[in-house]
Amino acid sequence: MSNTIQWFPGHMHKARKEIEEVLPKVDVIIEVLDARIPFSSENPLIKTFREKSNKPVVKVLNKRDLADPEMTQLWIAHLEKEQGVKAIAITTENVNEVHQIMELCRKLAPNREDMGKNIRTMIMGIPNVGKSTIINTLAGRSVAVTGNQPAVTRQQQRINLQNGIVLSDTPGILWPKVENPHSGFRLAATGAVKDTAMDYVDVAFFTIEYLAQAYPELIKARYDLDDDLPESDIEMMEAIGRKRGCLKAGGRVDLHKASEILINELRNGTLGRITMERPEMITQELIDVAVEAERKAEEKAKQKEERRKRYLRNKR
Ligand SMILES: Nc1nc2c(ncn2[C@@H]2O[C@H](COP(=O)(O)OP(=O)(O)O)[C@@H](O)[C@H]2O)c(=O)[nH]1
Ligand SMILES: [Mg+2]
Repeated sequence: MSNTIQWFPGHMHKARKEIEEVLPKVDVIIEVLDARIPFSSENPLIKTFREKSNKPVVKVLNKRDLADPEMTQLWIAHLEKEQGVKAIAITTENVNEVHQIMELCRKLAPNREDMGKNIRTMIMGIPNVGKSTIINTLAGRSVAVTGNQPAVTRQQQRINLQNGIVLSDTPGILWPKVENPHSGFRLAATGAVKDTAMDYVDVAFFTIEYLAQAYPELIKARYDLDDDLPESDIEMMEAIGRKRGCLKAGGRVDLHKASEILINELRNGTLGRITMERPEMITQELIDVAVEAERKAEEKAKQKEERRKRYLRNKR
């Protein structure tokens, strides 16, 4: 089983170089996130750009229509603890909300307007968070291609919004985090990353375990399950499969079909408004990732030392 997502260091390197070139001419960074996974839908490079250049950032939690409103509020408060960060939750279904992004940009770069100059913004984010939809909404016309497309290289776009704001699209593709396996599952579950090496059944098991703990009522209601949810992920998926008639010859539950149903209903919002991660979960996960990285580094150092000893022994 693999729980890694596709990642292309070459593309990332190219994107980094291109962005670093244009960053000095940017006043405000607009970082678009998926409101259902505000941590996992981050691109780790954006933080470095921000810190190195000391630019203010508007964090846009898009697709709030699919996320748990209470959790979205928690996330906004959490994200705004950081200096120079303003956060806003929007859905591109609401044009007014999209335009509020620009009001925040104005607040973050007041000196530009005082000088009678345009505020130069750059929109960044991993694929599928809604960047193109936001650009088109702000431009009032279709200037960016939307939808689920693979990583194609595009022309860099720069649009003068005629209201004192200039908007640039990120050059290149910014991939999500890869070190945290939980993030990989959440990106797959929400459909943020579709072509993963992950198996539907693995993603569904991860998802049902989280949902049973965080949103048990939604699961019970949707799949007409008893008040006492089964203990294990596999039993829960079997119960869902039986309710939905996902049976194989001989009456066994077709786990693959049941998994597809769960994931599709999560992705399109049929299950309800769900957020797949909470601020307090992330601290522990970051520690786990750091511990794992340290363990790997130690192992590598040990192997290196052993190779060296072997080499010296053989030489004698
Ligand atoms: N439910 C929901 N879907 C959205 C929203 N914004 C964008 N989408 C959808 O998300 C998908 C990716 O959008 P796109 O703008 O192409 O993302 P990009 O890859 O970041 O440019 C498309 O299918 C959009 O219709 C939103 O606020 N809510
Ligand atoms: Mg796009």
